[in-house]
Amino acid sequence: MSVLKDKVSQDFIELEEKYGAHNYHPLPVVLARGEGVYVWDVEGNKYYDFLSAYSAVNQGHCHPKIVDAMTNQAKTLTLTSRAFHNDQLGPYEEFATNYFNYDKLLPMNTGAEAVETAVKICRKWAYEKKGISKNDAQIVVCKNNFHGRTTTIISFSNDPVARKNFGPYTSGFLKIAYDNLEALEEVLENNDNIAGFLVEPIQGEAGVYVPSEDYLIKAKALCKKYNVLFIADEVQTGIARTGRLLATCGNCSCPEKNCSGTPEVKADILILGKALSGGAYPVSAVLANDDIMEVIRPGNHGSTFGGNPVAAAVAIAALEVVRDEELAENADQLGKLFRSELQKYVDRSSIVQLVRGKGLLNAIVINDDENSDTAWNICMALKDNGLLAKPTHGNIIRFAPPLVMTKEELLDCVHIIIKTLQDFE
Ligand code: IF1
Repeated sequence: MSVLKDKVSQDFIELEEKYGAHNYHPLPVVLARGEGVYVWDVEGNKYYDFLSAYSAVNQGHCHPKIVDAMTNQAKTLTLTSRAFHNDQLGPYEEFATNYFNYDKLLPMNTGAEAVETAVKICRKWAYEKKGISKNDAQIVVCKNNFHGRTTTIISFSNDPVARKNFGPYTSGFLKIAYDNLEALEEVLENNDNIAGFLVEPIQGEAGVYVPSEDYLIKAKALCKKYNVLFIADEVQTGIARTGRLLATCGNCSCPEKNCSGTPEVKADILILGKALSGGAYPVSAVLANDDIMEVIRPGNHGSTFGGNPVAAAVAIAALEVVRDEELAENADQLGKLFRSELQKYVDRSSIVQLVRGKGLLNAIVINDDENSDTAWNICMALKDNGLLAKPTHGNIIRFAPPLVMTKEELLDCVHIIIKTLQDFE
């Protein structure tokens, strides 16, 4: 056995290649350490992290407050299962429901589990509250959605790579165009069996597609009109990423950045994951008010690790950091700066078509086709210049740094990005 410290990046890549399932195609960089907005590879090269583990590390890598909460709790009590109570879960549920302004929270671990949980709650509500007949409930979803990778969730995906040869698929989902209120109203009007509308406030995997200003507010109003649950998947957009605590309230009239949504946009079922732990630990949750959450009774749903003491302690710390360090405000301001600086470049660029996004969830679209490798090649060059980002399609690059970034660091990153793009003109 070779000694770990003698290994170089290529050795670690080869180990994954040989012993790991090939379910990813990562950028060839092997990270060994992280702090704030920076990560270091095993050779000691330093990079700006412009992915933030797909928006899980909003609070920055190894935030001392979150790490302290995690390690202190890990030394005290890690897991009880839900067969017994633990002294962290109740206080966390009280804290998080006050924070997001809901009556109840159901704790899970990963984003996909939380989406599955929302689907189950929605269906049970449909049969027991709305009065839909047995097994007839339908949930409306959007084209080009990304909600996770379980068999039920991929059943309503339209990405052939995520779906092909994983059938038979779960039924009970109707797909409509995203950002299209007419399509939503049409499906609601013509079907009495609709239980819910599951939507991403910004479509991340689709290429950071930001819907029209009034889309979410009007979608919520339509759901209300037809007695259908408005279910927001804020796994990626939630917790300050888009310049508001939640992206669902990004278009509402209230100026408050830390508000979890006035009634006009507030989701009936809110799905959170990723940054709920600051990337320290898998923590996800579903929040809803009592009239909905009360359909879940003992034995209906659960998880060995969901609501464990470490997760509870970590989530409280992660949410406190977001509020104490005003990360929504910072994401809003730095996001505006990022887009305006890049827009100046786009105006004179022949390869970058546009920059779009909200807060610090942004993307550039390259003037090339979806199946090209241009975005990948640019990401390789960005890596060589000290910044890590990942393509979402052959011609789209997502830019999502930790929200603890300073203005100086952001401008430094803009400089790296522009300098790199210039070599591709
Ligand atoms: C991967 C994308 C991001 C999500 C939304 C639920 C989940 C996700 C809106 C599931 C997860 C991830 C997972 C990651 C790639 C990634 C992603 F590119 F696919 F779209 F973030 F942008 N809802 N998104 O975005 O959460 O079960 O993973 O905890 O490698 O699959 P999970």
